[in-house]
Amino acid sequence: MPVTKVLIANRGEIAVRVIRACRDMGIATVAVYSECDRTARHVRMADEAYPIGPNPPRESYLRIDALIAVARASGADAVHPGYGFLAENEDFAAACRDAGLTFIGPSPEVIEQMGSKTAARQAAMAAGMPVVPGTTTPLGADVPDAEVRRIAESIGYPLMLKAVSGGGGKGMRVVNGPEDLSGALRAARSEAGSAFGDSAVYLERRLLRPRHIEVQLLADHHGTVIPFVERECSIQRRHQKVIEESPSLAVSPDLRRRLTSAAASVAARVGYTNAGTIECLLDEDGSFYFLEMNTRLQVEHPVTEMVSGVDLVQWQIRIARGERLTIDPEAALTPRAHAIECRIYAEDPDNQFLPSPGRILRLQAPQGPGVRDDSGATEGLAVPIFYDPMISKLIAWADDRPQAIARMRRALREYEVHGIKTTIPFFRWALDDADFLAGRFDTAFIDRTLAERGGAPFDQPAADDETLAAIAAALHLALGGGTAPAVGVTPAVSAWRQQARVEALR
Ligand code: MV4
Repeated sequence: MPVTKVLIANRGEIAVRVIRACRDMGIATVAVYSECDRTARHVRMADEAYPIGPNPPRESYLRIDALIAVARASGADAVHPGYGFLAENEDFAAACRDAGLTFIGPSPEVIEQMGSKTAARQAAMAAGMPVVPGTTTPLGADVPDAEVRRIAESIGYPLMLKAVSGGGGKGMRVVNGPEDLSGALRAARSEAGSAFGDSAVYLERRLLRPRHIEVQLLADHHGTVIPFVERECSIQRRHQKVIEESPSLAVSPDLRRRLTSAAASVAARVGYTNAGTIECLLDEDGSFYFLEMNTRLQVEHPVTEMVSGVDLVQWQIRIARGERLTIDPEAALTPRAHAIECRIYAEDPDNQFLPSPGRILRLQAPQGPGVRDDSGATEGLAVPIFYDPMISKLIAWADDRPQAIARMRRALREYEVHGIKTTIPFFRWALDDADFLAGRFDTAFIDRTLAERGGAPFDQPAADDETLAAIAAALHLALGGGTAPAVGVTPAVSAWRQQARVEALR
């Protein structure tokens, strides 16, 4: 399985991340782009880049035919799907295989199996991993309400209704008692039908204050499965993870052994290969339950990289090439650091986290010891409205959690983004929260902490001198002014700064 030239079927920070791994390995890279991404960072970084269509994902990044055609035209011999888009689409993995391309991920068969959340639950049970009590076969539209009600009674309330073809909590409904069941069932089925083209749902007993813990693993084609130290992902908003960290404060060394070996058994049982993640719920009494398996590289993989010292993307490629895993299993389960990630979005935390697209006029990512910024954004480029508005993942690590938090706060202070609203001010504030510092968080952390602020606005940076100068210059020209004033370039701006300093000293 040769991997000498990789087509990256994705955009943004994850395309950049994969290009970096390829370059470290001496592997050539092929980027693809939609119209608005023509000058994006991943396009500039790759060895070659090809257009694949208009901005809507359906017309570009989701077009299997166009992606295979680019792979053929460019002479790529492998495809990395990143996350999102086609990463967990078994038809894409199969189309790559049929075209003689190495898909850098698991087999189409295992993607399909884990794509059915009830089949995944069955696999977990067969491997001896606990699942939340509930149903293990799909409740399709043909199953009458009365029968669902009978099943619900036998599991016991409160319950969750989840989409069989869903995942990540999309289309999930809480059912507190029999009186809620019919309405929730109708809503969940209809939402699942339109979002996933499959209206089937399943039932799980609802855990009241669970933590969301997940186990990253790598599996090669020779039967070796290596699980890593768990990640804590309980801080979410609308089922989007917001802050992730590793290790979890809620996981003891003994629990880590049991949790990771259960997760590895599930992967082994289904013949899993490449990078994958077993998501779990951890109950207040210390019991853990299989939730679902993600058959892709995840957004939060850098947290595990900084804790383990392992380059997960490089290993994805090595596994796809048929290499054997040579990672020491004991080392993979021994934290070498504590790491935290903040997902920075082009969203306005003062306006219900609504997207805040626009042009990034200034972008200065933090640096220094224990800080990593994975970003697909660049200064001067616009954040498109068509895709996920995440502009960066900021990762900080240190010997222990307090020092990792201190470094994250330092990095958040240094971070400069002008021209769009971001969630950076929210993080500056959340990382001061006493409950966060104490590790006391559950499903409700963000809503509770936002409520405690009582609507007080976050402090977004005002435009700086350079930005104001550039705007003034643009206006001057737009309004028919003659030659552009000498601003927007450093010398003129530093004169402004000098003036400000002189005034400040008076
Ligand atoms: C649950 C749950 C309670 N009981 N399942 C699944 C997908 C993920 N985004 C949230 N999911 C949940 N599944 C049962 N049976 C509660 C959640 C949940 C959650 C869990 C841990 C941490 C934060 C959460 C935020 C919302 C919902």
